[in-house]
Amino acid sequence: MEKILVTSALPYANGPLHIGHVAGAYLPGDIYVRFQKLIGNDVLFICGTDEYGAPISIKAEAEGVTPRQLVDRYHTSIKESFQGLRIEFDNFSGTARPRHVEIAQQFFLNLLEKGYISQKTTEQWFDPRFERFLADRYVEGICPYCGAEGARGDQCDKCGKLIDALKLIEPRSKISGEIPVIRETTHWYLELPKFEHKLRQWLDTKKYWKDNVLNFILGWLDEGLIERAITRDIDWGVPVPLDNAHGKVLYVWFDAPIGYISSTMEWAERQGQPDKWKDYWLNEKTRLIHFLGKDNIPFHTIIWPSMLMEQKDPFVLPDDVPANEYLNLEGQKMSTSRNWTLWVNDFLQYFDGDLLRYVLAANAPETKDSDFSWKDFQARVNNELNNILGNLANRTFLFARNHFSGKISKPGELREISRKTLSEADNILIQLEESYSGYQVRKATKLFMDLARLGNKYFDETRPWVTIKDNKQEALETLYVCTELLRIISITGFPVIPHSMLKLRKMMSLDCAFNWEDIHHPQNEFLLSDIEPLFSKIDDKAIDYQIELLEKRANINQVTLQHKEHIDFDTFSKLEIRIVRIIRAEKVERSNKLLKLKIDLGGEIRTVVAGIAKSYREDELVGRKVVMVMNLTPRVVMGIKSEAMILAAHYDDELSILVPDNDVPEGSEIS
Ligand code: B3M
Ligand code: ZN
Repeated sequence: MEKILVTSALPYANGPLHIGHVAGAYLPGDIYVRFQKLIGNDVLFICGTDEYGAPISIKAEAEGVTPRQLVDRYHTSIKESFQGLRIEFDNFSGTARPRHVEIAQQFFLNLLEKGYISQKTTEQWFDPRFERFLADRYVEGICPYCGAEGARGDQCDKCGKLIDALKLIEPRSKISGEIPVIRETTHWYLELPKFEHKLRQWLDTKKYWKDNVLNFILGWLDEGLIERAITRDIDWGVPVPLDNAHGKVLYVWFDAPIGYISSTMEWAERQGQPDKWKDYWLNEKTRLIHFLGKDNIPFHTIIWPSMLMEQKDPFVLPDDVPANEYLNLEGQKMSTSRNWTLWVNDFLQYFDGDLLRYVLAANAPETKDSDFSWKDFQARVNNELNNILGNLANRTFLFARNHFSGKISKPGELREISRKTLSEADNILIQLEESYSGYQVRKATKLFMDLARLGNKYFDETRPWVTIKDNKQEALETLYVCTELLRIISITGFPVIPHSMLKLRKMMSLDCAFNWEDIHHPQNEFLLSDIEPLFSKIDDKAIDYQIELLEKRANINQVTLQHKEHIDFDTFSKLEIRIVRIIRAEKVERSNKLLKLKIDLGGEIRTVVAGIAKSYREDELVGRKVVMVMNLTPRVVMGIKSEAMILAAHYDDELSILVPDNDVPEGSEIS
């Protein structure tokens, strides 16, 4: 029995889970784990949310909540997605838990003590308006390697390279939008060059890794390893455990992979055997396997193994890092900022999780980017799950119910065609095992569906609807062989579509606890019960609706602006715009839109009728300084003379009044 420790990349708790994440890191991991558990290995599947660092604090700032609130919200949302998809971790933790902080600090101290971390004063981008250093994602610009816009201060999404933020072209602060300046700050660096020799030696033993992963690493090594800052000037992270490091935290990519360990410790504690994590992590026989998307390769194959190598305890190093490429959506790159994505929780409101598992597995981005489209989703559900697998179960079970009261027993001697069919199934099984052990979920998915294809072909050729008339025994044999195939499928398809396969087993009155070895133990008799269709077809309407929804959501972010004709500066400067203070506000009778305001321009008082009652209450306005146009010809509205116009931004059906950034005196002119 092998010990296998499987992890999937820790999702950032800064947003919900989308299907790109699922296809890259979680579904392939879950399929692998289910298979390994079936063949009887001792497997632990570990994950949790990644809760520290700039990705979280930026999003929290944008939403006006605390990082803790943000993290709790998305931890729950992500967990729900996993449950709906039946991605079942043995432990799902989070990196902002006390145990994690403690062990991440210990990792840092051990490396420091051994001389692999050094302290340096260097230059860094600084936002002069907000008086803050701009760590990683807080600064964006053009990628110095591939020229892509919107590259972040830590990594370019386009080419995947890690970036020295100071090399960004045309940098901009994410918080103020301003051009940052360079200031000195002190940080701690992981001295990667010191690991190079050992790393190369270790990587030399990994010739069996996927090509896309090896190529990525070799590219990296050949460019030369450089030291990497592993601390940051932000306040949401694991505090650097040193007296002279006030206000500094560990870089999120330093602490995140340690989350695999802290989550395993949490698991061990839940088992009531707090030391049990060591059986996996401190055991050279353990196979440690990290599932992830390709952008996470360098961290898991260079930086993380380096960190593990030089701890005090003899940690196991990754045995394999089967990284996947990207999943596109309807032929376009997925983008959460453009809302071009499919959120798992949204999907689950309409369809069962197994359907997504099947389609993503059949189309997994294993060696190159692949695409999810709703039409393909529909086609695979209807033509494969429903018409092939569902059909085999349905036609076999209904026939057995109608002619044999649902009881199918093993015939004495099988005919040639039946033996041939079962031995063809044996051939497929050998390939299936190889595919599952080799992370080839695409192929495995096709293969267990081939078993159903084989069954349908055999059913057609042996024609039980004919033989039932004068050779009942032959008809029964057909049903027996088909049900045997369905029994085998219920085991071999389980890693990909677990829920449907349990449903299938129930119809055949088979145990819900089973293992891979059971494939080779044919049943003597099947008793069918509660037969119902395994899958149902998805109609065009349901798919068109999803496509519409997707486009509608994406469009919200891309309203086409209606522009007005140019005016010259002289025309513009004819406007008299000033800061005024609202000194009184009251409702205008018989109107639910209008407020009557008294405003002060610094001694001069005017009356204004403003259509803002739906967005502001009177008491929210009194005392505030706002922006008004003073020289529009006065108008009489509902019997009141209005002598100025308030400026406000319009969005959806709401209004937002403009206010000055500083407390400027009333009457100040705007130009
Ligand atoms: N949270 C990046 C990501 O979600 C990061 C993975 C950490 S794995 C230790 O893409
Ligand atoms: Zn780039």
